[in-house]
Amino acid sequence: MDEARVVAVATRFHTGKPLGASLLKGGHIHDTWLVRVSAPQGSRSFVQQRLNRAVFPRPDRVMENIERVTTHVRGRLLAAGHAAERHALAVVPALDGRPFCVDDQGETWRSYHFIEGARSFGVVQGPRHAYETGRAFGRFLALLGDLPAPPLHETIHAFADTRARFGAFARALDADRAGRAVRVGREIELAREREALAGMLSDAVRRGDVPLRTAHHDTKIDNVLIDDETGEGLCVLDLDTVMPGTALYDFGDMVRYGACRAAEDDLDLSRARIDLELFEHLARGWLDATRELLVPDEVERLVEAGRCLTLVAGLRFLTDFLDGDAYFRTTRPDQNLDRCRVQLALVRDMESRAEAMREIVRRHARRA
Ligand code: GN1
Ligand code: MG
Repeated sequence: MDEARVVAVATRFHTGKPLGASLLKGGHIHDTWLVRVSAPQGSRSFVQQRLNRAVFPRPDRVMENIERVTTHVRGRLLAAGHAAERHALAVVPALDGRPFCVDDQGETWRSYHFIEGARSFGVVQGPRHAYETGRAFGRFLALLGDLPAPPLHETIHAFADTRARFGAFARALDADRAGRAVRVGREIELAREREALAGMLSDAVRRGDVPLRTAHHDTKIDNVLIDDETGEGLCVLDLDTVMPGTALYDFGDMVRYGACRAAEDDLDLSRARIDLELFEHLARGWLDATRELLVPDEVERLVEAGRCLTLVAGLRFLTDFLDGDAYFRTTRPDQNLDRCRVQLALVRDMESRAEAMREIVRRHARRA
């Protein structure tokens, strides 16, 4: 995708003249650009994304959800006396009033206001960063606790069905489309031994053990913007999978990034371990924002949800590796396998530290 095309699309969102665009790296799904547009006082920046239609077949529904979510969060923040501009994403509508546009090649684009003076990180920077990440995701869940009906659209079918994720892995293994199964005997074995753990979250939902809420479903550490000056966790990003779900998903998916020093695709597996100090800060941050909301059945399952979602992430990367890297963006050979290995190493480490992790959660979940 060249800059000229991104700039051309920018004219569908802005009346000011687009001055240039640069690629923002990060996500595995969409293409994200930073676009500068001339404004009366100098220039302003906007985020502009091309949506991945293979992953999100109904961008209109994604954007309807996101408009409802961002409007609700902004309203709640303002009502509580907080400045909303830097604490909630704001959609820039296209000039025709819709929350996205379709270009002449049939691609779907959207734009957000860019939040200045903040950034996100792919690897946790330290205890404070872990705390702020936990608190930002917890606050997001709490703010959506009273989102008015109807429920949000399910933007990806069965996205949080962790048992189905195991099924998808088993099918990919059967098909062995890329002929790679011979290379991953050890990973297959580790995964197979943990089928019951994979099903834990969706089983809890099916049985009605935990309440249905509006969850984020992509609580990786780089989805929280951190203020450059204060270090505060400002704003939660990546709202495509905000939909009905459970608090367990958000907490569980957060642990593998926020309580570990390894990069997602780290080649040094000795780093793929839970750092209990980071875990404590992450959990305390999240619980500081959700403590009043959660029921005991949720609190009790948080640590297990961490293992489950880390395993499921490993299964998803392994599935994609077996499929020939069709889903997640990769920038080098075997990257999905490396991602898978980090997740599986983390699961095993969490298995050996489960009691210490539970004790931390119990301690911080107590109401003051
Ligand atoms: C994807 O879009 P991105 O890169 O933030 C994925 C998440 C995975 C994550 C793993 C829609 O998120 O579910 O946990 O990669 N998003 C989708 O890094 O599949
Ligand atoms: Mg992201």
